[in-house]
Amino acid sequence: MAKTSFEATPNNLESFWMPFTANRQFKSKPRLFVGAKDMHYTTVDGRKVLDGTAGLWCVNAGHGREKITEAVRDQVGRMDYAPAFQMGHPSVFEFASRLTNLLGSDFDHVFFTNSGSESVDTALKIAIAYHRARGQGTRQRLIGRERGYHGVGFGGISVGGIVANRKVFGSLLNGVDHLPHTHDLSKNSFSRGQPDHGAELANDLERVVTLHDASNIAAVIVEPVACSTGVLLPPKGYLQKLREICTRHGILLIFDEVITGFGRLGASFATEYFGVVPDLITTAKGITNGVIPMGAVFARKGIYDAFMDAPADTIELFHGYTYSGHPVACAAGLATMDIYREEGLFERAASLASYWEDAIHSLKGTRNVIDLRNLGLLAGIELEARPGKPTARAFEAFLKSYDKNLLIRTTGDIIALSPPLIVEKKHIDQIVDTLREVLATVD
Ligand code: PXG
Ligand code: PLP
Repeated sequence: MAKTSFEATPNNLESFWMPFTANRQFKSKPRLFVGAKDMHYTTVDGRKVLDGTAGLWCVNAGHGREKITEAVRDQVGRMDYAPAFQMGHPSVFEFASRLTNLLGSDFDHVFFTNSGSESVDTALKIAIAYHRARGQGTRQRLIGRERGYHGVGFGGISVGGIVANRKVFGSLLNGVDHLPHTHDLSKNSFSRGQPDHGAELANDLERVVTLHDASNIAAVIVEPVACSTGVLLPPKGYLQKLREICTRHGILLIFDEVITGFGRLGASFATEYFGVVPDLITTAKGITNGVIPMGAVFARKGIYDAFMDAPADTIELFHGYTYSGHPVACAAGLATMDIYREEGLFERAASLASYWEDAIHSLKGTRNVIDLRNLGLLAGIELEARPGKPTARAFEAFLKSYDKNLLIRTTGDIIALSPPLIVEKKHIDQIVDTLREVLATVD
């Protein structure tokens, strides 16, 4: 076993209450990473594990990127922190301009947060305050979607639709409705790219509008591709329909691009990939390559302006975080944008997408696989649940893959894959070959 600094420290696993983890199961047989470079993690026992998930969907440029490390080191040395309210520092303005340039002409302002959950809360609050600023203060209702994941704040779980993330947390926000999810294996199983059937599910929004009247509805929030719940792809035409209905009723459309942002689909953002322009976009994760926590909300032209009617010495939006636009996060983000551009990583993702699609769909016929789906450098592999034991089959595949030096992510009985965008064909082959071997041994 390789010696690491970790082993030299007292090793009591008890105190840390781990997030979204079976704590007792994990602590009885821990899985620890101590290093990461490019496409691989190093385990505490010295194994190299291929990263099939870009960490938690965030390390889009691969691990241990020297340029980002240098930028962070340099910024911490020059100025560790600057107050975020009523004070500024140059790189937060520079980063905001870079990001709005990346998004193109529709979006002209960025609000910084520290995570996807905070971005979602921020976007929901901006949506409600925006309508009020324009004299439509009755527009307060929020509409999410079944199976949606929008982080873990009270706003996010209220509009989210993952039952386990909601059911033990009380009454949540009031005034929330949910559209139906779009996952229909009876019609769309084994689709390559976007499924053909289900655009009409967007029409459910008309039902909600009829029920409450548009004058009471502030915003609809959806993930353009619902990743966390198992990579559910939007049916062809669905997002366009949602946009059209929102526009017709004056409802803001929020795309939660925490995962789809920064190249995952082979375009800068899902809005570019699908050619559908929402009013607000929430992001996080890939904004700093996961190196320093950060999130951001992009506002479409006109939204910021709606807040600017009061006299110039009034605070326009009573909202913000101690670490909004943290200088070290901005330094990491700027270096990350340099890497994305210099290495053409979004284009790289686009050019690998068809190889990825073929590789994933080569798993058709593998034991217990009831669906394979893909878009950009995303894939979902859905397994039939073990009778009476949901999630057990996929979790066994996760443990066995880890033993075979591959990191995957599972949600329910779905395996989700989202490798760093620097992935090479040989890594794609390794991911698929390992899964083929593993799944053959999972009852
Ligand atoms: N919105 C979306 C669409 C997300 O995917 C969040 C908001 C929340 O971001 P933060 O930074 O607060 O975690 C996310 C995050 C998984 C997994 O297992 C997914 C996420 C986070 C951690 C694990 O699929 N998505
Ligand atoms: N709780 C207390 C007692 C605080 O003083 C603050 C910030 O000043 C917060 C919560 C919010 O923390 P943050 O701005 O990091 O979200």
